[in-house]
Amino acid sequence: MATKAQKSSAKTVSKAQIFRALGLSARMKGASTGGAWFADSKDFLESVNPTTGEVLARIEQASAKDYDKVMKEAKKAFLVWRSMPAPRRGEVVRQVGEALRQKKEMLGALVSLEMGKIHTEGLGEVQEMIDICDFAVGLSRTLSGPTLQSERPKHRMMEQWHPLGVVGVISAFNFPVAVWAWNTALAWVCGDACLWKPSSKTPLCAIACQNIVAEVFKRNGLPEGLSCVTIGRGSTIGEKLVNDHDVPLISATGSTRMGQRIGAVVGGRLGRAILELGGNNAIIISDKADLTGALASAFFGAVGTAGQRCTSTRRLIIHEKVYDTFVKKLIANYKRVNIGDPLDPKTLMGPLIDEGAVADYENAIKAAKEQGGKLLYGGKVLKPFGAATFVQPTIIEIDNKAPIVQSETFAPILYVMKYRKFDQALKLHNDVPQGLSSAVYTDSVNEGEAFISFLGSDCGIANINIGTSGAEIGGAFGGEKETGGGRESGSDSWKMYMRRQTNTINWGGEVHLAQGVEFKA
Ligand code: UN1
Repeated sequence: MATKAQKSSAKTVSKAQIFRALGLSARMKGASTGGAWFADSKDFLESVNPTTGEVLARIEQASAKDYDKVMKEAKKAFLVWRSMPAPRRGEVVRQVGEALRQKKEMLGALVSLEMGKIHTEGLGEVQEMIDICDFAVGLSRTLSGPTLQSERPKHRMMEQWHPLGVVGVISAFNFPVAVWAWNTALAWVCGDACLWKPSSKTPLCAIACQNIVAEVFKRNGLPEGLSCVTIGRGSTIGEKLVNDHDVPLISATGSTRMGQRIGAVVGGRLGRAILELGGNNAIIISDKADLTGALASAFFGAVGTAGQRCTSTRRLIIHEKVYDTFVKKLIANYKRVNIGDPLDPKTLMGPLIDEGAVADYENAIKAAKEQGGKLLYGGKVLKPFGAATFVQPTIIEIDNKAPIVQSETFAPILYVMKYRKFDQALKLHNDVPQGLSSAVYTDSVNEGEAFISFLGSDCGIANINIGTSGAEIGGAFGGEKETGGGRESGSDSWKMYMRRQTNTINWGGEVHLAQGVEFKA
């Protein structure tokens, strides 16, 4: 847990310092099993600083052949790793957490440099990695199944959880380090080897993480292959990974479209998938709410990370009695948002990831207007440093039924709408195809309880008097409907990374058949 607020001190941190501290250079290769990086595709990927458009580095991507080499090592390493007692694996993950603590400042700065979130959020992301390592260390001593009552005399039943194999992790640009850690920290204590295909928009974050972790595995005398990375195209590496029968579990974070493809392929080979896809997260703001709290949460939820979290607040469903006051206050906050360099401590909102994201932002606003929406604030593309990747956070008044409101745009666009009766608010709330995160602001016990009841929010995450984004690692993270149904991170999500075995043990010597069946010659 972070013990104090993450104050940014990164103004003085230069790209050169970040690169030096994290073992990065201008030209690198995209495949690793933990030793020297390699690749032979001659197909180069550019890592681009979204703030300036500057090319940060060129990475030779992993080829299909490189993938095979990586997989071979991962499978071998799994056999060694699964034989180690889980608490010993936990000790290695504890050291990974320590190594991340050492590099927190620099890794957090790299996240800002390559992805564009502001430094306090970059640091927060690394903190999430540290927290999940701590969580996994405890877990390594408590991975457990129940003992069950047998119907047969002198018999005992129990469940065991065994390591699964090589786990494939596909992550998105918006959480370029934390989501990988949620998966790997758990998978490692569960006894699995991990192969990571990071987003092609944030390869440096992946290289830096791998450098940190590989050092720890090496120091512990462990074989290469427990932590693997393949930076490469979806059409080569991604397809190989999801089709690979030697990968029993794929954990993927990204768009619903991507998830549908992965779900179909992995399902087709009867593999296991954890899918964490799009959200369309709303806050209901009741007339019985503390509006100051609601304002802070809506503001962070919608503007934080420039609206590029899966959990970003995309809709506000506001009681008609407080609607005008609330929206006015929100606009006043929006006007004060400092937009600029994410590494400048005064900045509250950095750039979008690339110009494609800006095009999505512009298209969504255009569509919203055509579909009856009224622009209340924002709507403009800004170019503080030349690159057309900055936008104004935007508020649009619109009907929930408008097609644009029904789909997720990964940008800081907030749709606001009114309600009169709480039941109507709940209906509007659930009337979207996605189901990740949700919140209600109310001081009414009845409204709060209704919201988290079976009659209320249909999302995987439902909060009272806190916002939709910024979930803690201790809870299971994920959502329903088009969000994909997967759960990662805390609670009992670890079960997805292991295989369950039911055991029945006869300690009485006599054979008894279940269900009273008699079978004697
Ligand atoms: C994501 O956007 O994919 O709850 C993950 C949050 C973060 C994780 C978001 N802890 O906003």
